[in-house]
Amino acid sequence: MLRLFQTNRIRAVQELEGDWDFEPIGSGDELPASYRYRMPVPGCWEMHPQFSTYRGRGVYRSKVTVSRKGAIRLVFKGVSHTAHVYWDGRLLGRHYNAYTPFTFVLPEVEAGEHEIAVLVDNSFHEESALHIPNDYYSYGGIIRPAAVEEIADLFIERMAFTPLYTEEGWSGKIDLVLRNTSEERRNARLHGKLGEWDVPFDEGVIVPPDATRKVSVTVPFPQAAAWSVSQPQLYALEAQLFNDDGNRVLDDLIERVGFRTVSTEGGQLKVNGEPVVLKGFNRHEDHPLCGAAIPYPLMVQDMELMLDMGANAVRTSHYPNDERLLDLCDERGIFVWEENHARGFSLKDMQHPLFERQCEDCNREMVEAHVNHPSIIIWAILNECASDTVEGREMYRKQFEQIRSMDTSRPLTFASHHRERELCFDLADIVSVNLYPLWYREEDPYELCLQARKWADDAGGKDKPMIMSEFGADGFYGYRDPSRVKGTEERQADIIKANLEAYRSLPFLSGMLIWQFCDCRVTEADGWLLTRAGTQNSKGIVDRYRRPKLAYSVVKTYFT
Ligand code: ADA
Repeated sequence: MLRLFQTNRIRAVQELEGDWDFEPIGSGDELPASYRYRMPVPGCWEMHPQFSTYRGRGVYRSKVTVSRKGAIRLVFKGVSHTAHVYWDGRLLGRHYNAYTPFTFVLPEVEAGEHEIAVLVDNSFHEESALHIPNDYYSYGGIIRPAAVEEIADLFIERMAFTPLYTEEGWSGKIDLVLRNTSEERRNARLHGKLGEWDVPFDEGVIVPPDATRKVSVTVPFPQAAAWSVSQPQLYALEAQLFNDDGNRVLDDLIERVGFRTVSTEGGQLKVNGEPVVLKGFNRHEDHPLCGAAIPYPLMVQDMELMLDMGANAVRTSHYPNDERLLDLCDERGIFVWEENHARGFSLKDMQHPLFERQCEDCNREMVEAHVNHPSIIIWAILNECASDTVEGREMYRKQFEQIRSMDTSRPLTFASHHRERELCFDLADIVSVNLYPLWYREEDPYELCLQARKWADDAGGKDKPMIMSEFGADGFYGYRDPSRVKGTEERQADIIKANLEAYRSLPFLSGMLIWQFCDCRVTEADGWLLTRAGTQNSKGIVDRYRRPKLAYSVVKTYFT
């Protein structure tokens, strides 16, 4: 299942879900002569008994039948973490980063059976600046859905919707990108609908050979109902591409959108002009039964657990999430803070020669792919990186600028743990702090939060909304003891309670996001990560199997 709604009625989309051949390989880009294993797609190879801790390279292979001669597009929603994609043995290209989607277009393919192979690499090699040993796990495999689309040689590459609210009511800006894969100039017509209402695109679009062309239109939708968490009203936005005469439909694309505004005036985070306080969780895409390749029913379970605890928000720590989770948030009414893929990089890590380019790619792919989700109300970058240095600041500045050049409708933030040394609060729209009072240090949550407000105010964050983006404590599932020592479920519950009690009485806070929703696997590596007992981060309010710890009912009391 690629999405929770139908994205095409005209374009033929064939999902590549199923068992693929698999063979681990060493160095070199030669495809294997034979394949000994079968692996599910989507899936992580760590679920296979022989690959439970495998860090390396392997090739996935499958057969695909194309129904007619013409252009196709291969779609990958996520391959962890580097993919080399081959079509009938020919390398099409490469993609880096587990958590963003990518495509390859083949302008002319014969009808019939073809071979698709994906060389997947999850090793921590020198060309990988973002996937490094970390406090989460970089799994191996084609972890999110993949598909083959049979497209016309002129097709709709993507469509972005930005809701706008003025005195006249709702309107929406629609930006469409058309792509001509042929050697000839193409003339076409566009028809659009948003819900019941027509979208009047200009009649007649000309797209030069082997080029893209952007089409934009702003349309009033005075009768549209707003999207909110209590009433998550969604609309289908459908574009159809016709030939020049308008008598033959070539292609289509359906996106699902909502009308809502987000602003940060007066030091408050506001949705549709109303102040909101985010109450929710940081969540890693991780599950003991499926790794990062979480199937839909388990996503729903996570969502239901969060809603049961009274949450209204989730932070996709620390990378862009599977689109189906975002679809669910749109549908169920959960605010999303989505962030790029970067956790805890020192200045030295950020000076890796590929760091900036890999972040830029991730930012672009994240915003282009997820811009239509009304649930996403915040974009964030670079969790706990070197924002306390002059060189680091420049990278934060550039990345914010990049995101603002693509989308100005959402506030931007980053989560900082630098306390009074932070240098980048002035660059963000929202000040967000990761502090672990009562866990890493014996500090009072209320006093520390007041102090953090002051640090932020003094460092360019004055009059900006503030979010406690992480706080929490380890609690080992089943370790209960009247001593309430660190690591017991009791102590975790006490710490969560003290934090929530403090934050709910601080009126300048626009959010509190618990670290974390569920326990997660972490990299087994040298150094401090080894001190994570059981090779997992155990600060989940539910354990890896989603069994509630004692803190669950505490959260529920405070969030509901
Ligand atoms: C940090 C970090 C998280 C996690 C957490 C912890 O704030 O952002 O990824 O590592 O600390 O558990 O200590």
